[in-house]
Amino acid sequence: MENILNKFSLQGKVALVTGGSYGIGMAVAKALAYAGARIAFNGRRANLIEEAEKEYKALGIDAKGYVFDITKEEQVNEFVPQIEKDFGGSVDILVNNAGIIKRIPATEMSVEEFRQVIDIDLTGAFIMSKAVAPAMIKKGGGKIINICSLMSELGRETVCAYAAAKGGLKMLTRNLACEWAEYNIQVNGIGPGYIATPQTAPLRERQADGSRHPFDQFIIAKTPAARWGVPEDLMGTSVFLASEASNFVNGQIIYVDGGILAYIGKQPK
Ligand code: NAP
Ligand code: GCO
Repeated sequence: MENILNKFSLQGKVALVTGGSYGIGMAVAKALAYAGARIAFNGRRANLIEEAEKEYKALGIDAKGYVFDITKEEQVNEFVPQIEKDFGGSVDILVNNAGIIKRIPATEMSVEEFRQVIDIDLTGAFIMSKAVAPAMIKKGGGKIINICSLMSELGRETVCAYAAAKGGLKMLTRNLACEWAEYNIQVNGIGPGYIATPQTAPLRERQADGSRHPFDQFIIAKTPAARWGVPEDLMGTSVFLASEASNFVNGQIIYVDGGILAYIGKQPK
């Protein structure tokens, strides 16, 4: 009898996870490694890359980190071939995870600040996808996973640039899926809900009196699962979208959000 779990194996695959030195990117990289992939990851800070390599190694994961900025096309076009040389083969799985957020009211956000978020969270994913796609086409296929967000669907105050970028990333996912499906490249997205990482730490800080941050309480109330997600909650979906188990899944965003998107809000008692 066939073992269905074989369809989730990533043995022999090379995965590149952007922003893999901590947070969601590190959890996704660990998941892909546990499924058999060899891991390349990047970030802009060399010290964090070095620390991350030690953390991966302590888990038995031989991940190699590279210091480059996904918004700098010349750096991307230097490092992707270097990764392919180091790993002895082209990138099979790209996870566009690297991203930032700026929480500033629209009337106070500068155009430069707006552009910086768009540049990293949206244009960076385009630059990375454009860099790996030719080799995927030549090889006969590949996987691209874009880390979108609840803000690909919903808005909230002070995150206009981020929501615009993540909404755009949803549509970039769908469009590249259409353009590259004939080459057996599946392009999909994961939409995490509110996940406890450094990016959301300011929203969870304990108040001076030891009480929970008001936003923390707000998210708990808006989440049917009544908890923040953790990066590990994204591991299974990552392996699914990176493996042959999803070979007929194209242009989909899978929301891993504890039910937030399905929820109208707690009804009055
Ligand atoms: P995080 O803790 O802030 O980590 C972001 C990662 O991206 C870091 O490794 C950072 O490393 C890297 N990075 C940022 N800009 C980069 C650039 N220009 N080039 C290369 N690397 C860059 O964020 P996170 O919470 O793990 O989130 C990861 C992704 O999930 C982001 O796209 C975020 O928008 C998305 N997301 C997060 C949540 C959440 O609740 N946490 C929910 C939905 C979606 P360096 O700064 O060293 O470069
Ligand atoms: C915020 C949060 C969110 C999460 C995530 C939700 O300020 O609202 O940072 O944007 O990061 O994107 O899915």
